[in-house]
Amino acid sequence: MMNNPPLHVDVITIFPAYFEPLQLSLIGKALDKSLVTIDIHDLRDQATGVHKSVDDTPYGGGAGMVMSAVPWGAAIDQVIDAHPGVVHDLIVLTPAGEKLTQAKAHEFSTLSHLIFACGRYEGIDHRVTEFYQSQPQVRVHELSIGDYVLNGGEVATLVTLEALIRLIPGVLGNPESLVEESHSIAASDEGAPDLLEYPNYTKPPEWRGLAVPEVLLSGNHAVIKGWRSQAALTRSKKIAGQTGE
Ligand code: 6GU
Repeated sequence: MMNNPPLHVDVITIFPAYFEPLQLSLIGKALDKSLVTIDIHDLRDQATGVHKSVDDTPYGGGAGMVMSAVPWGAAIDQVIDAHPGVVHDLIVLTPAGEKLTQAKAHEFSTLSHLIFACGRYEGIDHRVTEFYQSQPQVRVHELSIGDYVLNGGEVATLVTLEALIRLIPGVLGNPESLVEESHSIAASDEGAPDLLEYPNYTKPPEWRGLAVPEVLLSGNHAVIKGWRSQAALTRSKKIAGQTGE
């Protein structure tokens, strides 16, 4: 099966080297097969001053630096203009954004053109978000990957890309694993997993005095299925207890 036409991804960052691992493993193979195309852009190429600076002090005062709208606007315009005639989904990575969920990863995996804006420091001048929200051919998503603080959007972009690219038809060697996931994830509206995966075991049957649960060696698929459902439920309840849900 083929995504037609394949998803194109542009990433804008001051640290292009963060994205070298995209050549590895399943995503590397998906790139080789042109199931997705990814271009990485150095924001600093758009900086004009002698120091090629892309940040400045915040209006109103306070700690840290803010990324300037000027190079960001130039970089985003460039990737939009390079892909005419499609809707552009601009994903601005920020701890203040909406949380990434499996449902969002699914949605992103079906789109035509994703642009990831990786902010650093205290973030990007807010007018960048405002401006592109006003553009009819652009949808803006402010996205966070969880309740903790990273130094910038690069790692959050890698996480988001891995979550969405593996959902593109043809990327996974064994699409069965997606079917199993969708059962265990049994999407709530938010796409948050409400049932976690059951624990898995492989050979040897005994390791450091620990045996594999007997039932998994029984060959009785109905009983195994029942055991796995129960184990998934127990795990999910335990985790829910930890997070106070
Ligand atoms: Cl998208 N950016 C940063 N800087 N920190 C984060 C994040 C994003 N998501 C969670 N923490």
